[in-house]
Amino acid sequence: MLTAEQKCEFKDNGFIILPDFKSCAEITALKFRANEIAASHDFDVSKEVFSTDRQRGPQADRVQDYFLGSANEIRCFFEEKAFGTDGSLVQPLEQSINKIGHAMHDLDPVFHKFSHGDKLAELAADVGLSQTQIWQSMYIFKQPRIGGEVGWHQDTGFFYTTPQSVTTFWFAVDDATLENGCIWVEPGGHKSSLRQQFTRDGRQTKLIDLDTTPWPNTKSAVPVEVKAGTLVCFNGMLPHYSAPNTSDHARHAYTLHVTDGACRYAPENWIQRSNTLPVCGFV
Ligand SMILES: O=C(O)CCC(=O)C(=O)O
Repeated sequence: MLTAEQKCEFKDNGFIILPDFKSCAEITALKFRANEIAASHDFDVSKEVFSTDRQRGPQADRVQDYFLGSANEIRCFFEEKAFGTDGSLVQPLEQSINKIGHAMHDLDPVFHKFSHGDKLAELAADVGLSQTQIWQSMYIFKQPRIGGEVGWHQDTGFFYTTPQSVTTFWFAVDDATLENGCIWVEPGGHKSSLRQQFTRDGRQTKLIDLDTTPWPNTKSAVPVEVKAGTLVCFNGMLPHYSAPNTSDHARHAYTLHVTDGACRYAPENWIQRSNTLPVCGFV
């Protein structure tokens, strides 16, 4: 699937951009299903905002359980700016959800179809994954006007393997632009050290600082402005970020975080699977 040149590009820069990886029909089907899930979310069951920070306040246990339970379920999380001072939504429900996570690729037929197949398996082999394991799916809405920033991070910190293997498959569902909060990456930044690790012990989660190397900024990084249907595939060590969406247009994206089963998956990673829902690969 990748040419020798593209394989070198992936190795040197830590990422590769593949326009038209998904067809318009595939993108439309995924978006339709994501909007259906968001629209059917029961506002009274959960008003959680997604955060990997330690939960605080009287609802902390419930909030943490909702987040941890999402590892092997399909759950909706709100944008931080979704709520007015009186606690009601400032935009319609479908335009208030920040993301859906984290097991749609296994549990929802439409997401399952989009997330599997020979084309993805071939690409994974080309970027060095010998036995793919898809641990997480996220549908990110980056809603118009209120779509929040995703701070600089490296995905290895969330899916730690020895040796490092996590690879991110980021699909543009809408055109991603500077105005609507496209992702930014630091070319070659995957050769830097791992700054942070997110760990879980029972119901406790922690974001541990490992290294003080500063995060890139928008001078050393480049924006990845791409058309809907494009796949951006990147090394889990690559620092990346996305700005808030201040435009009137949503920036939907779908991501898969995939490791190599030949590497040791850390028992302290927050997502674990059991025999009832074993981790699976692209085929
Ligand atoms: O799409 C975004 O805004 C960020 C996605 C991301 O950070 C990831 O999938 O690891």
